[in-house]
Amino acid sequence: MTLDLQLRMVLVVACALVDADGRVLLAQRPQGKALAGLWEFPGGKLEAGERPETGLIRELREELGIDVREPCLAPLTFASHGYESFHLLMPLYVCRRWEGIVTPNEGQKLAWVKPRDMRSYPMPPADEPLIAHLIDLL
Ligand code: 9L3
Ligand code: MG
Repeated sequence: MTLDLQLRMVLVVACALVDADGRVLLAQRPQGKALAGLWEFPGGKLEAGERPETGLIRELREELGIDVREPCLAPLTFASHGYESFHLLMPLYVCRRWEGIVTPNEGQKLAWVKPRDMRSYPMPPADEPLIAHLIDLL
């Protein structure tokens, strides 16, 4: 008999899109999804075999209708948070240049927020510690 004691590791990629005024895009998680109503840095799970940057570019196109080129994605830090049934590892990229207009393609609410004002937007516990890194950066 073998016991699987390993906690499932889930890899998610996320992005801080920064506008010309140093505001960062937050997206509200829709009703019906885990953590509904909380404000997150856009992104999502990688598909099998997908490179993180490729997956993030795909997620940003799907969720927000924008096109990001890989050299415009700069890794900043990562989130590491233990949920009850899995451990989330989430690299956070910063991006200041994209093509197209940011559009809520999944009906999600969007907000452009200065990092120091993010405390009034309830976030998933994984995202919250990332705010300090954005305050330092911007
Ligand atoms: N998650 C947390 N913060 C984020 C993102 C994009 C995702 N900025 C968490 C929520 C879910 C898991 O990662 O527990 C997978 O995300 P999704 O596929 O449900 O969006
Ligand atoms: Mg997503």
